[in-house]
Amino acid sequence: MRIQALSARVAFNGRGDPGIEAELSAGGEVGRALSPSGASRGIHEAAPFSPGGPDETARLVSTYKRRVIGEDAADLRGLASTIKKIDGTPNYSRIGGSAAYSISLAAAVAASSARGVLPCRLIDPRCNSLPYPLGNVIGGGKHAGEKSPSIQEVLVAPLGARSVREAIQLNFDVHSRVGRELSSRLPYPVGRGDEGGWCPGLTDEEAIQLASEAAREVADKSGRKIRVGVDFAAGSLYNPKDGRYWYRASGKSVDREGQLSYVAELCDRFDLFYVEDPLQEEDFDGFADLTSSLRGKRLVVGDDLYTTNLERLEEGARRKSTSGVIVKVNQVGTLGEAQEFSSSSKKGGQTLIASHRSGDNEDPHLADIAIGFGCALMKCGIVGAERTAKLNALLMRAEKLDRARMAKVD
Ligand code: 2PG
Ligand code: MG
Repeated sequence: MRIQALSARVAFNGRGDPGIEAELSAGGEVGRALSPSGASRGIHEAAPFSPGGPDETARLVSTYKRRVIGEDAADLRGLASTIKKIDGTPNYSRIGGSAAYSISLAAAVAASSARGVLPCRLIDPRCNSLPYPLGNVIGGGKHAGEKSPSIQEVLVAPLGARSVREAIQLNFDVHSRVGRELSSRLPYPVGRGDEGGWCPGLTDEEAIQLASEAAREVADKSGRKIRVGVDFAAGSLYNPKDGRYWYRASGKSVDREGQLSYVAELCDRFDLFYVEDPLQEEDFDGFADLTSSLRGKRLVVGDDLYTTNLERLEEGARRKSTSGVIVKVNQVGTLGEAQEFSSSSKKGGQTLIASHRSGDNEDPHLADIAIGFGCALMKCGIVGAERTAKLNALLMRAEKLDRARMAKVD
């Protein structure tokens, strides 16, 4: 299924950040995709744009599109290696990772419509498992204002839900319950952060407590298990000059050992099932200490630790750093590279989580990525059109893939 035409333009996400939108045709069908953008980016992520910025990144596509035209749009890995060769740098610093992302996704979309299958079925023709939505109820850190919690995300996952439909409803219920509680408790109106989570002037522990209570109430009412997790995004709390983690909202500052025991304490106190990036992104051994001290009872997840990069995943596997892995296609560049990373992390026994970015757009593609890669969880927020676009796409796929079942998480 040869690529027949390719073009690109600058377009914007829900935060107002520019991205690259690629439009591509193959097999007589058109596919398009727009790259998302991160705010708490890992230092090992692909460069989002070429040195001249978004406009140059879009313009450059016309200079190399002849090398993409004629490639097989359905061959994810083959196309990834062509794009990688065109770039010629280790991190897409010449053509920009946003172009690599959007071309590779647009190709998968065009190829799947030409074949008459859903994009998740192009990624894996045998895919039959549906991820649980993991959603941000309270936001902090780089996704919210100065006075919000320091921890980036307090998340919920309705692991007792029997269907995608029920799971999405349960997350909405927790989110709105937290909103109601905040407006009755606080003397000022509470806004929402980049991913649609509430961002009140609370300390981290108050925020986790509030989300836990709301999750328990909704769980009791529905009779379905709902678990709470946290993305520390600890790279944003960490000061490399003194090696300490700084929680602005509560005035707390801890060294590496202190951080390890604080994370373990929060896990016990709030029965967290999930902790993402609990330590800064170079501390593979610190992650390993935590993973072993929590003895498989909690998912210890690497996001900035791995940045969807195969070599870093192998490093983590050697040191037994984590039990869960985030995959974000735009951290590495192309869909094909992310697929290789995902299958290798699953072979290594890691629980796989497909994730949106804090600056995201109305594309539904994350649902296909999550199902196609066989992810146990899809992290994509709860409210806001760029988040519900992915949740609604998940609903549609759950209906069309009639033999698909909810993933196993714990
Ligand atoms: C994260 C993501 C998404 P960002 O840290 O997991 O929630 O944030 O896109 O800003 O890196
Ligand atoms: Mg993260």
